[in-house]
Amino acid sequence: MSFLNYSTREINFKIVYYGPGLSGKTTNIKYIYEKIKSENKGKLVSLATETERTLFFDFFPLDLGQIKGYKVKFHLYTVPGQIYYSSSRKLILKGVDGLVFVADSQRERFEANIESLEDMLENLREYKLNFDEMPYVLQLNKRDLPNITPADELISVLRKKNEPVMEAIATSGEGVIDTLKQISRLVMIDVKRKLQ
Ligand SMILES: Nc1nc2c(ncn2[C@@H]2O[C@H](COP(=O)(O)OP(=O)(O)OP(=O)(O)O)[C@@H](O)[C@H]2O)c(=O)[nH]1
Ligand SMILES: [Mg+2]
Repeated sequence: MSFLNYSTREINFKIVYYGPGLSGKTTNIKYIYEKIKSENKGKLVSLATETERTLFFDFFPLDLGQIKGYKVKFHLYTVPGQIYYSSSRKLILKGVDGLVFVADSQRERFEANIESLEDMLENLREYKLNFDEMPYVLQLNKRDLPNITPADELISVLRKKNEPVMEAIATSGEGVIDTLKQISRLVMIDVKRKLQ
């Protein structure tokens, strides 16, 4: 559950961008970071070893306002997608309030998407987080490339529970802010339900 800070009157949400290696998670986060006014964001911090490019930062979204007098603060994280960073991926999922799965639309990454999605679901199970209730958005990224799987084919395999599906080109920012808006919306609905 999201973290309420009584003294600063903030409510904190953790949003994690999940997906296979090189699907465009970091590109999403960096684009969002560039678009947010400096007074509304914290530092973009990279918890990186030489090859591990996990990123996170926090910010106050302008249009989400307040819930019951609490300022809403979002913390965006990406996981390292490469297979061998399994333990980091699991660690970053701890306490997650909302998930975006960034799929790579390229044909040669079809199986990698399925494996990464299974890995995500397994990690959620291990934390005893109920995926059915988790705010969740599926993003089909890299729609600009020539060798991609048609969207409806990807959806039929990757869509797990009627979640919003967003097509994106993270390198140009297409669909990136819309994806963030969708996950924000779902997280806010979820917290209002929990606070009732
Ligand atoms: N053509 C195209 N390239 C993209 C798109 N999104 C990301 N890329 C490129 O794909 C590569 C990988 O992007 P990253 O954002 O680093 O991928 P990642 O998911 O963070 O990868 P890991 O951290 O290794 O898991 C980079 O060269 C990006 O420029 C896209 O929509 N279209
Ligand atoms: Mg990355």
